[in-house]
Amino acid sequence: MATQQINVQRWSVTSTKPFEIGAQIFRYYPYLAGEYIPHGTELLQITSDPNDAGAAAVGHSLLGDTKLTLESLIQLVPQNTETSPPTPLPANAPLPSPPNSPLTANEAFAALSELRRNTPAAVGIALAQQKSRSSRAVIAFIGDGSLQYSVQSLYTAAQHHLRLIYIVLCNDEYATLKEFAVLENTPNVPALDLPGLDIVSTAKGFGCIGVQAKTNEELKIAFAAALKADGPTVIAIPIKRERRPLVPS
Ligand SMILES: Cc1ncc(C[n+]2csc(CCOP(=O)(O)OP(=O)(O)O)c2C)c(N)n1
Ligand SMILES: [Mg+2]
Repeated sequence: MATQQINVQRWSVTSTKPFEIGAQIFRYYPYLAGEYIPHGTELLQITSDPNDAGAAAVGHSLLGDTKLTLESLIQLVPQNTETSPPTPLPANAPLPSPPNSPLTANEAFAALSELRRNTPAAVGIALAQQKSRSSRAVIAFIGDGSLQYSVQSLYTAAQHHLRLIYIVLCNDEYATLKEFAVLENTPNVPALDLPGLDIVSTAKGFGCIGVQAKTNEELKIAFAAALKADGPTVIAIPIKRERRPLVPS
């Protein structure tokens, strides 16, 4: 809101505020009627794009140079002395007895439930970990289709010998877009199948370790090895093709 002054200092010093950096707040799908953000949540968008600021459905927009703003804000963030790892997430899906293949996506997550999840921005996080001499590995979960959108990050990760483990769930399709087509009543959208992608070879081609894990046991072995590796590992998990509605009923 151009007419309202925003107290940036107030936003930065309260530690419970969620921060999302480097991505749009309002994404394009799926639209569902209802509140944009939970009641009581405050939202401040910092953007250099007047269109994004103007299109913000709720909250405040601070229009300006994002980098300069973040550099100012970072001065106000208290130094984090926390070094202990986060509490493991509880396993919320039953593990199959091996051999069971292909795993469902939930089974793959359950087999890895002691991990934290991350995104393709994992390379940046892993670089920061390396720079701060942290021994923590970074885990990035991504689909076989989405990996193609940021595949060059494998090269950067390999060149920097990052402690980064990519978990790639391979269903040979853009499942989300198929569900999107269902939601939008546009059946039979073409080109949403992705057969023939060899993720293990892709990983090796970019200089990473590449390994396939078909069962939860193979997954645990591959993961343990990845933790000890001197560089990034890509673990490709073939998973069942499942239809799960984008909007839970
Ligand atoms: C940059 C960008 N391009 C396109 C999309 C649209 N999109 C949403 S989900 C998706 C496919 C994801 O496929 P995959 O990673 O294989 O995951 P799956 O849905 O199969 O679990 C695409 C292309 C997007 N979200 N962002
Ligand atoms: Mg997929």
